[in-house]
Amino acid sequence: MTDKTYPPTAEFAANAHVDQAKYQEMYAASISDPDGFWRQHGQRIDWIKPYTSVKETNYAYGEVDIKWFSDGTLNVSANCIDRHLATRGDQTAIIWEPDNPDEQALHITYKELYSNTCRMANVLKDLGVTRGDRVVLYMPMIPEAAYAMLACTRIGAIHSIVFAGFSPDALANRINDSEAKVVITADEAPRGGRNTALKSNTDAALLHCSDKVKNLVVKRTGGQTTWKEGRDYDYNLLAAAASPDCEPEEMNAEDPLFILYTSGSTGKPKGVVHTSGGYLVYASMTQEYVFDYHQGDVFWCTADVGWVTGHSYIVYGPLANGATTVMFEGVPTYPDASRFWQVCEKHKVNQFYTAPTAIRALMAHGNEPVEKCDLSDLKVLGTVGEPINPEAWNWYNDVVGKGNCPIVDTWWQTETGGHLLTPLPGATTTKPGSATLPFFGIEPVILEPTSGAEINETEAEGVLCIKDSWPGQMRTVYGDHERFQQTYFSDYKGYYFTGDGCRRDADGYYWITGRVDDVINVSGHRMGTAEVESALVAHANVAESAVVGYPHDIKGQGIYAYVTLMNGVEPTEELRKELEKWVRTEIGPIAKPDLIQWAPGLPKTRSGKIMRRILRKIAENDFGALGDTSTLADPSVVDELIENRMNRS
Ligand code: 6R9
Repeated sequence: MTDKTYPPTAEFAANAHVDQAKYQEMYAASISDPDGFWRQHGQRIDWIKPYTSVKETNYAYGEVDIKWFSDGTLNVSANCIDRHLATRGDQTAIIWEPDNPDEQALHITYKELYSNTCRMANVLKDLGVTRGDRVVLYMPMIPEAAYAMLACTRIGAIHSIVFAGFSPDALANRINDSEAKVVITADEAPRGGRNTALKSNTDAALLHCSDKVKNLVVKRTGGQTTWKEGRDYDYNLLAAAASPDCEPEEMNAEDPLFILYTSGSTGKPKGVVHTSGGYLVYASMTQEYVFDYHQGDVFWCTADVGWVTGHSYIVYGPLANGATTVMFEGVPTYPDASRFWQVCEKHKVNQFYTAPTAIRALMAHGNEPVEKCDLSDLKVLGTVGEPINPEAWNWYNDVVGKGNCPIVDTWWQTETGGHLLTPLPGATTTKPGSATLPFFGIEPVILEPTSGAEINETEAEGVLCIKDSWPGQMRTVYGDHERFQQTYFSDYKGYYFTGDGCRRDADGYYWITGRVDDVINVSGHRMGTAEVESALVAHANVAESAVVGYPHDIKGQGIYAYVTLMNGVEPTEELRKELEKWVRTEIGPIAKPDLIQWAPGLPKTRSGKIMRRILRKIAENDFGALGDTSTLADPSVVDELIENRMNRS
C-alpha cells in the first residue's frame, strides 16, 4: 500500500500555477542560473529602490556570508498591507477564529489591517521603539499578534516571538539575549477552554530583566490582576488614541526582519535571524506555488505564530500575496475532535496546512468527526514539522481529502525560512511519507556521514545538506556569527548542514529519516535534549541526567529522561512528579518528560562521555542490538538500566 503513488489529476494540473513540465523547466532554470531566476522572481514583491545585485553568497567556513538583493530597499508591512489597498482593501485579510466556537469570529479587511497595524506602530514609537530595536512578542493567537509583527516591520524594529507555551524563565532568557526594549503580551491566552496567564508570566520573567524593559499589554479576556505603573502600558487605551496612519520605514533588503529562537544540540537556544527582502520573496513564492494558492482562496495554516510556520504561512507569505489567511486561537480537539473540520466548513477553507501529530491525534477519534462536516471547499492539504507516517498520510488523503486533494508534505526548518523539499500539487506525483523533490533554487545533496563525500548515485542514504543558498535562508545567529558558521557550515565544508538524515530513492525522491543530532521532535516542536538536561540538573536533588527521544504514537517522539539523584535522595513517585513539574516551569509544558527513569549510573566511556546511543536503544525498548559496549567504564550499569526501563511497548 505504501508503494502506491499519487499523480496530480489532469484537471488539477490544468488549473494549477505549475504542472510537471513547467516545474522541470523552472527548476532547471533556477539551478543553471540562480542569479537570473531570482532576479526575475524577486520582483514579485514591491521594492522602494529596486535591487541591481541579486545573489551574493559565500558558504566557505570562516567566511560565511549570505546576502540577497542587497542594494534594494523595501518595507515588509507595506508589502503585506499597503500594496493591496487599491485593489482589495475591502477583502478579508485575516479570518480570526476564537478558541471558543460560541464567540464571534472576526473578518479583518486589508483596510482594517492597515489602520490597526499603523495604530500599533504608533504606540510602539511612542514607547521609544525605533529602527533596529528588538521587540519581544509573547502573545495568544489573536489578530493583535499579527498587527504587532507587522507594526514592528513597519517601523523597522525586529520582532522576536516567544511561543506562549514557554515559561517565564524561557521568556526572560530571550528578552535578555536580544536586549529587547518592549515586550508585547496579553492578559490571558485562552486555549482549549483553559486560560494561560501570559501577563503574570511576563511579570515573573521581567523580574530577571533590565527595569528599562516596557510591557505593552493587550486585553484578551479581561482577566487582569497586577499592574506596574511606569512599566506596564495598556494597549487598548493607547491604540484608541493613536493615529491610524504611519509611514513605513524604508529598509534595506538585508536589514533583520525577525529573530526566532530555536533549539539546537547544545543547551542554549539560537536566535535565528531572518532579513527582509529575501525572506519575503521566498515566503510569498512558496505560499503561492506549494499550496497552489489562487486569488480569492481561503488559506488556513494551523500553526502558532510562535513557530516559524506561523511566521511564514499565517502572516508573511499569505499577506504578501494578498490572501485571506485564517488565524485560529484554539486546539484541534476543543470542544471536540471535529473542531478543525468545523472551522474548515465554517470559513470554506481551500488550503489546509497542519502537522502530522495533529493528524495522528485526530485519526485516533475515527472518521465520524470528519465525515459530519462539509469539506467540499478543500483543494490542497499540507503537512509540516516531522516525517508523516504512511498510515496518517493515507487517512489524511482518504478521509479528509476524500481522495480529491493533493497532499503537500513540506520539509523545511526555522533556518530555511520556507519550504525546501516539497511536492507542487499540480506537478508532483506524491508518495506517502516522502517530502518528494526540491523547490525552485534548492540543490539538496546527500553526504556520507563520516567522510562527508557527496553520494552521487540516485539511491542514497546519509545526511542532508544543501549545496547553495536561497533567498529565504537565515543569515546569522543573533549576536554570534561564529556559532552560525560552527553549527551549519563546519561539519561538512562548503554545504549548509540541515541536521537531518535522509534517503533518496530510485526516482530521486527524498525521505527524511529524522534528526542526526541531539535534537528531538516532539509533536513537531524542536527540543534540544541538552536543554531538558540542564533544566533537570538545575533541580537540587538531581546529580546528573541524560535525555533521549523514543517513538511515541501521537507525538512522533516522546521525551525519555534518565536521572541520577544526589547521594542520599530517595527516588519516589512524588519526586518524579516534582521533576516533571520542574521542567514544565523551567522550559514549558512541551518539554515535560514523558518518562523518567531513575538511573543510579549512566553508561559512560572512560573519558566520561555519556553513550547516548545505548540510552536511545533502551528507551526504544530495543536493547537486543546495543552494539559495542566494551568501551564503557562500567558495563554493568547497562543491565541495571535495561532491567528498570520505563518503556516496555
Ligand atoms: C518548519 C519546521 C525543523 C525540523 C527539520 C526536520 C523536521 C520539518 C518535516 C520534517 C520530515 C517534514 N521536519 N518538516 N521532517 N518531514 N515534512 O518544522 O521548523 O521547528 O525548525 O523544525 O523538523 O527534522 O529539521 P523547525
